[in-house]
Amino acid sequence: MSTAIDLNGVAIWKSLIDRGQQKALTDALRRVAEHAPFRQYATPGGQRMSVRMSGAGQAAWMSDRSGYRYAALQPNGESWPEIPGQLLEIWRTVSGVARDPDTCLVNFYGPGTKMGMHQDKDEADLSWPVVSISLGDDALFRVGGPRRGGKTQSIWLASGDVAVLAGKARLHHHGIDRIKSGSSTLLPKGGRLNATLRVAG
Ligand code: MD6
Ligand code: FE
Repeated sequence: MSTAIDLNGVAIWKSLIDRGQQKALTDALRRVAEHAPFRQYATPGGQRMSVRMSGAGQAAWMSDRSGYRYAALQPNGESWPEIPGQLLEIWRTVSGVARDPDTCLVNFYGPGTKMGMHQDKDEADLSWPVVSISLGDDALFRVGGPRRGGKTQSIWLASGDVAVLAGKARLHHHGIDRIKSGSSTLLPKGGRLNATLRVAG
């Protein structure tokens, strides 16, 4: 394993996942989406998010007018599918902790979608790391610090890159400014998939 790039404390492992493994992960996420269809959630303020989300694990992250939260059931009342084993293996390689994640959020970015700057702070214990895996089109990832509005640094995340938010960077603000449509041939219909593993508690 090569060394990670440090982006404001966030570790970026470039090309950690080879093309064959990227295809296997894509297939695994497609099976997740067969059980938990991609949905466009509303923020608590009532804005529709542009990113489409699915999930896996004991509970999965969702949002609606009553707030951001981890829910044990999908909006249709069904449980979430299991976290694919290939994702758990990546977590065990890069997380640096002995415990497995209990939740996976799957984001799909079509053309023109983005994710505003935010902190990941809906988990019960914020000392566990967050591991994020990028598949498909390149995405411009921006990382700031613990306070909103601070200095930021950006990097293009490509298919097969893995980002780890841990330690002092765990609560750093971050977001996706834009997607470079057509930059990857991994997903037959284009776009970007991002799987984020966490211990939600
Ligand atoms: C994304 N990622 O890459 C959005 N959160 O599509 C995140 O919001 C994120 O990449 C926590 C840790 C790593 C991440
Ligand atoms: Fe995040």
